[in-house]
Amino acid sequence: MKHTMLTGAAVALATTLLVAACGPSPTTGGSAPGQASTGTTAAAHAGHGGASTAPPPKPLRASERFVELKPPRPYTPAAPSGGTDEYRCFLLDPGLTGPAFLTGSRFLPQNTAIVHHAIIFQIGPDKAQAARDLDARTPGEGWTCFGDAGVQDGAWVGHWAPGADETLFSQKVGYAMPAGSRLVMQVHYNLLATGGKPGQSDRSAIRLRVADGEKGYTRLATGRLAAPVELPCASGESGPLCDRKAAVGDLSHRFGAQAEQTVGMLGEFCAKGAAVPPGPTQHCDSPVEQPATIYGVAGHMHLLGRSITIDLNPGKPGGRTLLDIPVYNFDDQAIRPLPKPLTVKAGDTLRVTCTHDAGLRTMLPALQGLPPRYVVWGEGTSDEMCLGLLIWSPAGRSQG
Ligand SMILES: [Cu+2]
Repeated sequence: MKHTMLTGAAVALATTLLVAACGPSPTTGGSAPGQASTGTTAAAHAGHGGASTAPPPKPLRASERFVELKPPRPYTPAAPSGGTDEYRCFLLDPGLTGPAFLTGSRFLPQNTAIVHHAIIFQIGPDKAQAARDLDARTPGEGWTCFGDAGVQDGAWVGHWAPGADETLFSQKVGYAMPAGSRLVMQVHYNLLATGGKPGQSDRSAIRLRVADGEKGYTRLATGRLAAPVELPCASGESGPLCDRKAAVGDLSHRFGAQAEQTVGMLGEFCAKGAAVPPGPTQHCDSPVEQPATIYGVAGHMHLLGRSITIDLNPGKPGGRTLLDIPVYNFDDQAIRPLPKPLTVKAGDTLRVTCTHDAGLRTMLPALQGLPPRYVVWGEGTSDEMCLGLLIWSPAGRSQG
């Protein structure tokens, strides 16, 4: 089920159709965020590459300890199929001999010129052997993993994108980590700077904040709200990939048939079977299936993103906006804790809305060398996403 929608297991509410977002398995959802600032965008969307020094960690709180993990050796990414992106998964062992909660995490990118974003998945002890086998039979550090963690049932427990520091909630909440849990660190490498050719290596790390024990914390999950992207070429642009069919074929060539299925499923789910009208602004409504408490939200798009919102019960009495980023800045993404945790109930509607701008393509150094294209949902830096993230605690998993 690689791509697909919901699944209840870990996520609960899920439904959120969420597709293989920036990478994860459907089972849990989550992804990255965006932010607003003023001013323009060419600068704001310059992509990555700036030197990034992680700020010093916030102090440990009662019962917490830090665990820092990194792959044993550096990895030199190589983009398959003529593309410029690789998603690589690294298996990490936090060495848990008893149950614990993950109350915070900070991905520590080493080579920011090629690291685009990262997602951290937790896998249970029963899946650890399968992950070790996959790692062992794949040459080089880790394994290539477009679409999800590449192993079953990975639960999304953290992510990093430019501008995102560690987010700590003031409530006692955390992701449950049974003894023997492993982590899969999925790193999206973007090789646009080298035209897709391998060259630079990376050995990024992650610093976990762990509280041992199985009680005292409310259990978190990460939910994802995805909307389609159907962004035609800008006026004045032309070329073979401005044709939607050709563009989707190209996506499928770079990332496999699953990528094309994801585009189809998003359209079907969000437009209720009708065709999604092409245009810069798209949205998707997802029904809440069971009560949950939302602690934080975030939004994620790529370099053509202009604005993103997450609304609860839009247009209805009591409806409210949970995330409002009127000027999206790719380099300033972070999870935003809600001022107060918000309870949602079955039957509520969550809507994510995104506006993209194909006109940014000619303004951004990272995209200038690429042919114009009709942009759909995809995992490459030159593809787009429209993804809302919910850090929440579905009812029934609440008390640890
Ligand atoms: Cu993405």
